[in-house]
Amino acid sequence: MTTHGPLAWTCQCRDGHARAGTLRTAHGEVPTPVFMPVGTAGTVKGMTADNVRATGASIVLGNTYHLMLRPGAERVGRLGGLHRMMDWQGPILTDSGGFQVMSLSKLRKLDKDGVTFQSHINGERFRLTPERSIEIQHLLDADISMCFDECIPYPATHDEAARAMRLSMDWAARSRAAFTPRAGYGLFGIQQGGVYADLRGESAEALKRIGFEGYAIGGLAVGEGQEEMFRVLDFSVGMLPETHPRYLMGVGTPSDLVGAVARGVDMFDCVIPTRSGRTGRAYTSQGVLNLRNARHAEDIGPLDPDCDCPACTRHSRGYLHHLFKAAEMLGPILLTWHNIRYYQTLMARLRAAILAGRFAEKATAIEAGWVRAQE
Ligand code: PRF
Ligand code: ZN
Repeated sequence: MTTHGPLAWTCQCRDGHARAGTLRTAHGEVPTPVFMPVGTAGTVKGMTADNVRATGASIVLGNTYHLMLRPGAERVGRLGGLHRMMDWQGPILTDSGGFQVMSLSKLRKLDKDGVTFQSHINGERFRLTPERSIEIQHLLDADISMCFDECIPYPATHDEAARAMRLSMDWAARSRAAFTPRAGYGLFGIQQGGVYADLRGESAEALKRIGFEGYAIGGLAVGEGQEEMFRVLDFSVGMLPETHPRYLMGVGTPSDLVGAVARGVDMFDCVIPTRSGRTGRAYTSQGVLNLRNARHAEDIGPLDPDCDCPACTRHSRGYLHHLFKAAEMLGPILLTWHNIRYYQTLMARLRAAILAGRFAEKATAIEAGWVRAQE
């Protein structure tokens, strides 16, 4: 595949608001809707790049915040960039750091120009501005860079949401100006505005005026709950250009993904499958299971009979239960693999359903399967 222009997304098919498309990047193609496993610190925890590829993942997420603290953006650059360092030759999207500074760092101080903060690792002082965030994302060699923004906690007043959104739109223009266009690389804007329709609209207009290769919806999944998130998506998604990919940041559960794809979202990332896999929680075609639960101790059956991953095809629930009880590292590895595979299978099913013009029917059938086993 050759990529001449900037990052491009083409839509193959629509079914209701749901879309099936293809994103073409410098490091390969991404079928959408897509779930991006989180590789925060230059690794999807517990998985080699070959393992990640074997789950069906086509693109992974990296983090400006973590990599600038350790090993440092310039060092990643000297080590050949993030693809080379991770041995991941597929596309990479990096978050800009704004969100992680606000949720992880110590003693942060925000001004109109950027944020000064202390590392959560050793207290060392750092500063991020839109210009520095984009420079770091260039050093990492991210196929998709994200604008530097401010994500406020929930709940927030209209005044507080307006202030943060307008600052984020100023930073979006500065991020765009700092970004060097290269074939197959792109920059995504991030809509903010909390749960307020007028602010979401003002934010979308500001982003469209600047112009991006894709548009993210930020500031959701911050404690408002699924019902409220869906209510905000109902008016927010349609404010973003139909011609470009739409990315819902930091979302979510399988049920969140189905509901957001139904509302026109194309891209997702979340720590849920990887983080919960490390603690013994498995997402399956029948719902969520906790492998630490004693009821699995002597179960010779597979974790998920509908899954083709190594945890499901080569091991029993009883063995997985034992690995977690014995704190063996293979337990988190196998469940991380399974959960990512489950998410990839889910997205592939949603995409096939859109292409077949049967999204609503298939989504209902998938969701009906989950009620069987909840714990
Ligand atoms: N902004 C950025 N990253 C994010 C978010 C955001 O609003 C969220 C919100 N769920 C997750 N990750 N830059
Ligand atoms: Zn599996």
